[in-house]
Amino acid sequence: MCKKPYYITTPIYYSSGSFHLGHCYTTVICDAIARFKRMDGYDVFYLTGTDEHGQKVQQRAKDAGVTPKQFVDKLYDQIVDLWKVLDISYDKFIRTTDDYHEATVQKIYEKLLENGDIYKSEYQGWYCTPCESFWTESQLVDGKCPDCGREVKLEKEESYFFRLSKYQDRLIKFYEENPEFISPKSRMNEMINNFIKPGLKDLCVSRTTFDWGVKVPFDPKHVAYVWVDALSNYITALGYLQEDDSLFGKYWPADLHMVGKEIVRFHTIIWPALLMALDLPLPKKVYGHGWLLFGNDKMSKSKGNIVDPFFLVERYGIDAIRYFLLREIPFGSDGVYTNEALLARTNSDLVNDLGNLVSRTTAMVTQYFGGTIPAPNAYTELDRELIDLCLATLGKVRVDIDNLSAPDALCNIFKIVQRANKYIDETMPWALNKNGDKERLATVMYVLCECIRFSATLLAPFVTNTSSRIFQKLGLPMPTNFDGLQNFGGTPSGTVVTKGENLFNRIDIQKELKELEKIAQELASKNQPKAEPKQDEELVDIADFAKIKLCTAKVLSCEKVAKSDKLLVFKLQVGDEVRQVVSGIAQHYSPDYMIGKTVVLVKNLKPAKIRGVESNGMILCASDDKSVVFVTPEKDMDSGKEVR
Ligand code: ME8
Repeated sequence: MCKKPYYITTPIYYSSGSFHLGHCYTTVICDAIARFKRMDGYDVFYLTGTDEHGQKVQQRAKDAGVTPKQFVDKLYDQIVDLWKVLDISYDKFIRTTDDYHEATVQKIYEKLLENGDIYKSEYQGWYCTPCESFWTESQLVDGKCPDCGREVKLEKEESYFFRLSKYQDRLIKFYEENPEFISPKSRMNEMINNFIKPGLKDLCVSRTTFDWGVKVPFDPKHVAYVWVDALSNYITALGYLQEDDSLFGKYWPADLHMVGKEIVRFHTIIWPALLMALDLPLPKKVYGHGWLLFGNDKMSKSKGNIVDPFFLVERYGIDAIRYFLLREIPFGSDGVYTNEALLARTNSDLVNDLGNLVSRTTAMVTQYFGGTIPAPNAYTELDRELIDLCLATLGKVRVDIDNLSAPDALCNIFKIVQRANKYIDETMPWALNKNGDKERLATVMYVLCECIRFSATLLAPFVTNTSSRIFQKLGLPMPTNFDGLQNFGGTPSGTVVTKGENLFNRIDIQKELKELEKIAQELASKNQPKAEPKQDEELVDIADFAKIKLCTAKVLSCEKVAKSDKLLVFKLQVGDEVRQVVSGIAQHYSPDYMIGKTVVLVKNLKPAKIRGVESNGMILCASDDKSVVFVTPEKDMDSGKEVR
């Protein structure tokens, strides 16, 4: 049977900083949907990737002293690691620096030019570099970027423009004919009232003030506007305008672009207009999810409050994190992350409900039937209630997933888990055992094992690791589809269960919160936000840097400066010369340790007297809030050699 294609995408992630728990939200939701659809018989293509061009990346790379490519390569490695840690099952990862993508973006520009949708003019407007967005004067809020509240710069340059205004009426008509296109509904109204009704202006789609981007093929001093470059990924990844475009033929138009609410505007106005200009069908749905808040702010590095997903996964396990993201945040709205909410959710649902059901059931099958799942006997009314619940749940979860509501889907699955726990209390297997009613006991055990099989199958797209551990405990193979949920009775009697370790361990919330607070304080003092670099003050050009003479020097002698805890006085061999230098590292190094070491010296510093001791230069050190370490060449090096 030919499977129905289902194309789902996350936004491509900016490669301009480290990734926080908020970033994982979009990807984990898409992963759960993709996995569910695969198990439900769809031919799924799940795309994610990285957005690697633009002024912001170029600036960050410069700050870091590396090339933009080196910079994005590092972040690419980081995000690929993150998706591995979170078990994200994407089918393709696209980088906007991939050759095929860049070449196709150029073809897209050519096509737009040929069709008369691009023209040359001059741009003057306010640009927010962190958001890579242009704003008009009237869109600014208190003179700042309306999206992120940061400073904007007035930019004027020769630019190419895309005739966005031309598509205004077609867009409105499309929204009217496709009321499901933008979801949730509130976001549709926001787009129409805030952006379309005031009138769409043509969009500046090229830049000349930096060069880290796709070159505009017909005018290579221009680079493509990053949002046109980025949005195109959804079709370039499928082979659009490339030799092999079979994936494009199969999967386009996308079934779902899942995006955060702040970028709905790009996906529901600019993207459809570009697609109209390219004469391509439009995606079926753009869903704008809410933000994960930490305190009152969108969790983002620039605002300083990051929750590190690597740390959380390492500490609580992948599924506690996946479950929290999928279950706790009301879908479509913002949700608040707190350590307490994560721990409480883990304890209540994963430890108490799911973990308990599995450990109690496997323990009882082990105790009463030597670990072998018995065959059931006649079912009672009570059993039927559970059986009906199990059989009805897939249908409900399917509806929830079609509505893109992971919390509702999980709520429905957990109804089986909670009902089964109650069933244990109602049937009291320990009493049945005591009274020697093995026949009823066997049915009760069988019903419980089946309830676990149903819930673990349905949970597989959400908490992948836990589901597979449950199947191991049940002694059953991990299902790859939902076929086994058509009948109650799929567990073969005679299957041998293993109790093994608990799925989840109860967390002592108060103790853990204190521990986390301590860790957070340590992290905060390490990551004290630095003042935003004021470019004029902080950047020096190469000529200024060249004024500073650095060289290697060998420590001939080293002693403490009298009456000082901090100072050491050094005699240094610098080529043919011997220098005396004072350095404030006595609390970090003993004089004996320093003798014979090679250090890096600032050679042409004006002489100074420190505590009455003459110092001719400075020894370079690196420091954080805990320690100070001197800088030394990576391999042996004579003294007096230039350091640059
Ligand atoms: O926007 N809560 O990339 P990005 C929930 N490159 N979601 C959050 C979040 C939070 N605190 N912080 C970020 C971009 N996200 C562009 C996309 S697509 C053609 C180009 C989500 O790295 C954010 O909403 O800033 C978005 O969906 C995704 O992370 C990537 O954000």
